[in-house]
Amino acid sequence: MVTILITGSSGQIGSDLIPALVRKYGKSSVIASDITFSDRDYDVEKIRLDVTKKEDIETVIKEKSVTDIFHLGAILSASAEKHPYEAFFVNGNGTLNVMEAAAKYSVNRIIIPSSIAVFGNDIAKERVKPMDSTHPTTMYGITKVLSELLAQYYTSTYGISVRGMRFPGIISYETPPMAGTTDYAVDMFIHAVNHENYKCYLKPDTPLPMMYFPDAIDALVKIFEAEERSLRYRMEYNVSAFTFTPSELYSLIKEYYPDFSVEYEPDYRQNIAESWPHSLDYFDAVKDWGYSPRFSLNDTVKDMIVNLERIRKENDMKKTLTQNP
Ligand code: AKB
Repeated sequence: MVTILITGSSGQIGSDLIPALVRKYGKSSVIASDITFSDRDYDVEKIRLDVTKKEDIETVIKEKSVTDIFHLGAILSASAEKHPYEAFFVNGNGTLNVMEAAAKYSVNRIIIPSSIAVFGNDIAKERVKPMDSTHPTTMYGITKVLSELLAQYYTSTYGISVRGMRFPGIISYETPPMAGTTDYAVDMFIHAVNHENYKCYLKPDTPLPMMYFPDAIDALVKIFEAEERSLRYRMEYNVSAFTFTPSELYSLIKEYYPDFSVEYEPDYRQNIAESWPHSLDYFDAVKDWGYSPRFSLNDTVKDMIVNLERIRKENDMKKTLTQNP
């Protein structure tokens, strides 16, 4: 029997992780927590929780007999560059608080997303390996390297099993674009489906590694359930599925929406994107815990459009019913 606490549960990953964990472990085993909640009605217990408040985390872990934690609460790259002090406080102190509270109450596992943001400009950009040097140039990347080092320390010192992986951009349709540099991709899809032209904040030829959300969720559940003895790393596993540039994504989407157009107006997020790898070597995740991406880029584009069109029609229906009760 597990009792899983998810922090930052209203974000992009949490919104798809909750139903996956409910399907696997039952709704009574999942507790969603965040500082605010979206209107999505997941049939699980919800607790308002700020990860910068260590005592509050301890109270929830103790009172709910939490056995495992998915710590998703974080400020993503674009916001973190705008508010670096706050990002360090939320991402750095927040992660430290979760680990301290988990150690105090003997939580078994903590799963934490790391990011391609841990890498910097001192290494080659293609097929970056897990043990390549991590010298990030962004505050978000610095907080993720700190989290990886804390994972090593709390696992070896207190015996809690902290695990995770470096995510590339994740493409999904359940939540609006977040404050991630890679979220231009989600935004481009949404503009196309709404028959609006899109202004992209990256240059057309900026390659970034990406994956579709079902593969990200499957990876989180797989590393959660992996045997401890099979893990050679803590949070340093690379995962990804494909790489594209904004212009390549635009061409694929335009096949479905011939009138769709994109303008490119690079901003501060261009420097963030250029500091990141173009592609990752993720073989160690395949070997150690069975990482296995199923969605190709073409599968992703098709599935995103089918589901965004479905959501658009549902929203139009709700508006019609609201206007004509
Ligand atoms: C971001 O763009 O900040 C995130 C990430 C790559 O970690 N999606």
